[in-house]
Amino acid sequence: MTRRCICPGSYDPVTNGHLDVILRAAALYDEVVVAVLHNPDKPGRFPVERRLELISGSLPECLPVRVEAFHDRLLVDVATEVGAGAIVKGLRGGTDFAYELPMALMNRHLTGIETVFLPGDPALEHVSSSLVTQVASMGGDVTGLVPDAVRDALVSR
Ligand code: COD
Repeated sequence: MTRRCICPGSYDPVTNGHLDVILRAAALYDEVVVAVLHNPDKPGRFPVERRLELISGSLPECLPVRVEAFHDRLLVDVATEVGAGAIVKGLRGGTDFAYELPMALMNRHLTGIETVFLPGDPALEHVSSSLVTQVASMGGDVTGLVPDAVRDALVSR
């Protein structure tokens, strides 16, 4: 049986922190579905289609990874639809854990799906979509924190 997981996020835009988690998930599972979802607590920056392009363009083609957007859906329903047996998320520290734990418990309550947490790479612990966007918007260099295509897209905004 294919062991498939889902890596959900806003990916607005994708960072090297996200990619690290996706690549490590791909080493643990047969297939990874990268699901771009709307987070109602966050402002939308890049259109969803652009987010998908930037993620797909930043991943090696040979990987068993599928990148898709889902609108106005519960994550657990998306996970069921794509046949994912686990949700994989990256943790940058205690703040991420405090935010993620209730969602993991709620998702398990809803359908029984487990969330697997991967510790973020300490070298990328300070990297978030919102911070890199802010730094780039004020002329700072985000090279090495995001794929080059994302850096160029942030600079040209
Ligand atoms: N290192 C390691 N992990 C990282 C890093 C980094 N540098 N940066 C981000 N991550 C991880 C985050 O911790 C998170 O796990 C994941 O990557 C995605 O991050 P973001 O910021 O792109 O996405 P979020 O946190 O805005 O996404 C939240 C969801 C869209 C997944 C969430 O809101 C959701 O599940 N929505 C669907 C609706 C739903 O089901 N709601 C009920 C949930 S109980």
